[in-house]
Amino acid sequence: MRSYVAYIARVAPRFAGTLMLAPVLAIGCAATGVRPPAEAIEPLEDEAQAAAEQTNVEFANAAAGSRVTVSSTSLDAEGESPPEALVDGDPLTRWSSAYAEPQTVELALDRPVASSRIVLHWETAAAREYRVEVSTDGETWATVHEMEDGALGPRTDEVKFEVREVRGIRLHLLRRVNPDWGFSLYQIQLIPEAAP
Ligand SMILES: [Ca+2]
Repeated sequence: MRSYVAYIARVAPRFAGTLMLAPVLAIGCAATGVRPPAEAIEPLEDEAQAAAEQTNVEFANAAAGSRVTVSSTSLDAEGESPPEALVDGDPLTRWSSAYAEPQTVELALDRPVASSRIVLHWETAAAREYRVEVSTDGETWATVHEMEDGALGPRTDEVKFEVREVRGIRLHLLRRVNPDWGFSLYQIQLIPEAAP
């Protein structure tokens, strides 16, 4: 009983202090205009909506589910890291090549997508040197990006090019950041031109 009283004696002043502080805080907020006026609420909601849409754009992948062909795959201990992980829309799953260079990755889209941007989401075992090609018909290929000294991953490489109807994406992986590893990517992302 004695200790309970002691506890109340110790806590009560703090609690009382909070109660006394609350009206002061409320008055302070009103005085400094922290609470937004009614007419300001709508623009704030628009802002939140725009931020949400931007997030969706960041994760939109027009290459999701496309057919993937790779020169090799190195499955991890759980039998994971298959080629499909490159276009599964999951930023945490990855593909890994055999521990050798060079390697190739090719995506074939079901239908052409107007785009001017590809984002490569590399795992730690990134490519130091690689080349990106795109195709509008799946037969002829144009080089749109060459990297000669990429850093250790994880890293994100953005590839920009003149807008075109992309039907295929091909990566020539030429040199690894570490010769003891393979090449590993979480995702190959094709940003549709319609995206703002
Ligand atoms: Ca993935």
